[in-house]
Amino acid sequence: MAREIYSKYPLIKYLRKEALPTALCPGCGGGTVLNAFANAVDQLKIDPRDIVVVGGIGCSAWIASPYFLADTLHTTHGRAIAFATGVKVGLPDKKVVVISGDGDLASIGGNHLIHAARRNVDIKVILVNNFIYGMTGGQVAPTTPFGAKTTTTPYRNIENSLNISETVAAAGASYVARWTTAHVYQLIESIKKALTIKGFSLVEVISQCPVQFGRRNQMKEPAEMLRWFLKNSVPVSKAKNMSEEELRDKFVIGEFVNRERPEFVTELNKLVDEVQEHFGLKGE
Ligand SMILES: Cc1ncc(C[n+]2csc(CCOP(=O)(O)OP(=O)(O)O)c2C)c(N)n1
Ligand code: SF4
Repeated sequence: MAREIYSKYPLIKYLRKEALPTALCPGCGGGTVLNAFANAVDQLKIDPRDIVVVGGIGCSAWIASPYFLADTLHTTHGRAIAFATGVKVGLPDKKVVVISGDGDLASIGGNHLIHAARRNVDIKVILVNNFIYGMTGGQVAPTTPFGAKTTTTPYRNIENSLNISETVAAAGASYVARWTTAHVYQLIESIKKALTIKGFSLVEVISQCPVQFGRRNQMKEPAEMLRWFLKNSVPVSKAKNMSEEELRDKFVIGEFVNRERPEFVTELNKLVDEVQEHFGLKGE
């Protein structure tokens, strides 16, 4: 039986089977993100023992823990990037990956996100943006589109939403890309790049939460949300020539930046070496 499952679903070796079936609602985009991450690790032939996966709190944080079978850290809400930075400083040879939600990483954890990008810490962040706080019942998030309905904006959201990829690119990350769960192959390729590039890497994934977001916004079927993503996605190259008005309600997808910059952990270790050398402390 076990052999049959392994041959039918070879990527199951990356999952903690005792945690299955997942607690994600049927049709949740979190499953696609987990699948894309497992595919990227598999295609790059990375040994999961060389990866540490960190999540915060929220439905999307479950992708990191308990579902991915590696060393995982299930951390406090909003603090996944701070924990991941500590792991990377202590274990610089590991690939340190953060997988969590927009509320966790860009709302309560927003300062950590911006400053880890500014420092260009070599961690890889897969940010699942479903426009809402899914786990706690569908409250408004900083990513909720203008005009959308949530439990805390029952009439409509009157706040402008945060553009996470542009913010992180402006803050100084080495790599930033955005895709939706309807762009699975591109998403896998971007996760592979993020895992390979040295420096802070963000892959933002626009993802469907049919239960908390879709249901309140006339898209209760997951497929309707995927059609919404496809219909409104604009490649970043095309978006450059479009006005703000034309880009309203659109999802700009693709690579925002891919560049070399000084990386925090490398610079930190260089500095420690220099200081030890200066004070004659080498080898002590
Ligand atoms: C300090 C603290 N504040 C609030 C909460 C409640 N809380 C748990 S998950 C969450 C939001 C999760 O939203 P998001 O990261 O977008 O994840 P999703 O569930 O949508 O995937 C909140 C506010 C908490 N656990 N800890
Ligand atoms: S509430 Fe939304 S984000 Fe959470 S598991 Fe269900 S569909 Fe996914």
